[in-house]
Amino acid sequence: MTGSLTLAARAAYILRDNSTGLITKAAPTLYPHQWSWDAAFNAIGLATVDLPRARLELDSLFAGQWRNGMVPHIVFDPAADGYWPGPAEWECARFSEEASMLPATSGICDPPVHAIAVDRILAVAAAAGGRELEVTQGWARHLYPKLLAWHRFLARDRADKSTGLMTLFHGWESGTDNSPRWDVPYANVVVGPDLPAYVRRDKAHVADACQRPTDGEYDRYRWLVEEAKQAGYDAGLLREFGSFQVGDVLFTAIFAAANDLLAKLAGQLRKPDDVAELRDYAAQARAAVFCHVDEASGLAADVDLRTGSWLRTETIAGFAPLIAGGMPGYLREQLVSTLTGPRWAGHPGLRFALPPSTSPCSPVFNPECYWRGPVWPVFNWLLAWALRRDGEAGVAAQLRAGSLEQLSDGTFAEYYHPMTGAPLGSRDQSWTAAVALDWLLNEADGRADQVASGGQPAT
Ligand code: 9WN
Repeated sequence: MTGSLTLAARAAYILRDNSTGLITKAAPTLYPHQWSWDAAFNAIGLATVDLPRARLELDSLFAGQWRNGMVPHIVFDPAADGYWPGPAEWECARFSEEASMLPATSGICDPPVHAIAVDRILAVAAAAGGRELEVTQGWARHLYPKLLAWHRFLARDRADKSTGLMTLFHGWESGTDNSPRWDVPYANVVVGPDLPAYVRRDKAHVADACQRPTDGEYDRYRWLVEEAKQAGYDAGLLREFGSFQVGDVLFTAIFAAANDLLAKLAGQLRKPDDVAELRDYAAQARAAVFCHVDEASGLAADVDLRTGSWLRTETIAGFAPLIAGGMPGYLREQLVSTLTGPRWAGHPGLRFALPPSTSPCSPVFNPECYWRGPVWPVFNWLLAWALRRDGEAGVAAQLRAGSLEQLSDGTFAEYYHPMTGAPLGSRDQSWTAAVALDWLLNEADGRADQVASGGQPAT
């Protein structure tokens, strides 16, 4: 067990060690490039110790933004090797005129948590005050049009017309790759005979391959990359021909929350038309999430857009309404009691009272495999952040305390066994270190709360 200060120092060292100077690798060996939503969480953690480095993290990510506004899920570090599929498989600039030539990127996206990070960074800068605040405000003003283009891309290309949910064309876009929430739609992905031969690199970086997705799943992941290439990475064509099309309640909820914060920034920058536009995106996304709540369980359900059927597997994504915010108080209380109840964080077999990625009561729960059961600290940070935002400080504090106890083993693992607390997946995972830093340094002294407005960017 490690003391708070030592733990914070160790977390800061991990972020430093995983830094190339420009980007923070998502993990030292398993993920040697910059991932989009990881970068946002990493920037939140970096802000607690090094504001300039936090700003740079997002600048480097947005250097890979596509012409159509998409922020790709991976920005590749040209100096790194060892991750598959890499730029040679994605071939984005060859297949799409929208793609970034340099840096090379993947051709799909990640959940849009970036505006949350910018708000958090501004709040830390506001608490610091002086020159640091001035510089950060100027930085936010410059980043703002890129964030707006990103949100416009999602509203234009990804909002599904019938459900209002954000459409994903690859499970990787959800960030919860092999979650059982996608089992049904993936079962309908038929891998073609021309699937290029490949060798997986990921399994070599974990203690046991059972902690990673199966080879059958990887065939589908790779096949969907081929499909996206054939469609020129175009959402319109993928809607016609894509064999994986889902409406993701969690992605949509994150979009709602992020739009609120981007609208706040737009207001500070005195852009009233943008405020109205972004509030509209937020309202539509929130309504779409609330329309997909299963009455029996109270959890939100994704939709298989190819069949119209709801996907009701009990995964952590079901708590999307808590992240979207704006729930009537009594409904929020019900969902919070589900979260802390025996099917989730209150399950008697758990090592720590933290929600696993899939309910231990679900028949498909697998405590060792990736998004099929393990506890993900980064996800619990997001939940705690949302709960705190909505005045549920008690439950947020419980998630923080349980997570810090879990992280006190000092491994900063990617995910943890919910029943034993054993670290799983990568070690020294950047976003795990980042959220630990925020919990330890920001929330400990309430710095981020002092300036709820997130500071006033220079206009
Ligand atoms: C594929 C980097 C990423 C996270 C995802 C997580 C995992 C990649 C992989 O690692 O996905 O994008 O190769 O398994 O599922 O959420 O962003 O940490």
